[in-house]
Amino acid sequence: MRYGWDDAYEHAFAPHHAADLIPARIVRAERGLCEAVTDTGTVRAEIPGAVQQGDPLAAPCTGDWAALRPPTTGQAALLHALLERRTALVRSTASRTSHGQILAANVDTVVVTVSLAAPLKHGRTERMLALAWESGAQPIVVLTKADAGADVASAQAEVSAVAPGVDVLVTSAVTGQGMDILTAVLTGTVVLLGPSGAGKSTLGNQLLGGDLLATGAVRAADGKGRHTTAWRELLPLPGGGVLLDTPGLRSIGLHDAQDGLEQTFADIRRLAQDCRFTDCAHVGEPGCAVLAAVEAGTVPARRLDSYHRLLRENAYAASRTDARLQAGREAVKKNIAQHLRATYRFRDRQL
Ligand SMILES: Nc1nc2c(ncn2[C@@H]2O[C@H](COP(=O)(O)OP(=O)(O)OP(=O)(O)O)[C@@H](O)[C@H]2O)c(=O)[nH]1
Ligand SMILES: [Mg+2]
Ligand SMILES: [Zn+2]
Repeated sequence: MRYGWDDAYEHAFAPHHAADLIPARIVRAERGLCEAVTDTGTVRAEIPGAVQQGDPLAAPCTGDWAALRPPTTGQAALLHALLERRTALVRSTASRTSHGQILAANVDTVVVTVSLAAPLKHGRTERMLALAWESGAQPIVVLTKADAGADVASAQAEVSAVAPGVDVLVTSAVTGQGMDILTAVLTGTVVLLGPSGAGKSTLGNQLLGGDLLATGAVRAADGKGRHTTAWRELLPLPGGGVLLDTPGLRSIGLHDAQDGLEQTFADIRRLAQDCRFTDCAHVGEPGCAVLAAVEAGTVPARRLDSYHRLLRENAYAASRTDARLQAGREAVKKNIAQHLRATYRFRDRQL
């Protein structure tokens, strides 16, 4: 089995093998159906209600390993269970009933793509890195379109400063620059993340060694992409591993990404160890080492602002999630109370 199957998955799958179920990796899942790759090709499988219920984060998604009851004549394949996820990329949805939406499961490497042909937006890069770190996967930043005429060296230095602990590579699909290094550092399941038009699918095609993914020109007026990729695609890489191309994200809300933020802002966290107060919030306290670093110009004020903003956003999303879970629990209690009342009414009538 290709697509990233390994001994640990094989071990976890043993009870399912015993039950004559087959392993499959989910390419996409929605509305009770999923498309999944198996040893013998791609199949469509039904997702029974029981697997879908409850926590939206527990629903099957791209990258999940599933145990399927194989299709038989007249009967579609059926998703029986999911293997425990190793990692999960989760964002907050923009909807009113804010909850986490899982973008991909069992990802090993997150490639955050940043176009050198557009103005650099460090806040967006920090946001994507927080999401990537939080997932448990290793992030890499790839600066695409090195041929487009930007000052590559200074862009690389700038982006490296907002991505501590992360390799920042430079590529060009036109000249082929950087592709050998990128190929060498990618392992396991690789997801391409970034705004529309950043060159994710173009990069994907280079890694795949063929025009397997559709690409589209950016708008001449503002350099923005046209959301060419509409589906998530899961394709095996020639050197081993799997590539997951994603549609450019319009919004990337943080969801429960406290740890991811700490890793994204590791430089600020390190400085904070020297603040006078252990619970220093770095907003004006005396003896604040972080503010001193901003003062001295070693940390840009923009970066500290971004850290504060993302922490606030994350805390807000977390509070809304709590409220929603709380509301859910209240609804269950109400249901039980109604059920009990109905039962009593019924019993009273019987007496
Ligand atoms: N000059 C130059 N153009 C590139 C490079 N990589 C991609 N492009 C162009 O950028 C445009 C967008 O590329 P895509 O690969 O479709 O971008 P994407 O990130 O997949 O976009 P969505 O699918 O919309 O999210 C296309 O016109 C590509 O030809 C590059 O290295 N150099
Ligand atoms: Mg694309
Ligand atoms: Zn401080």
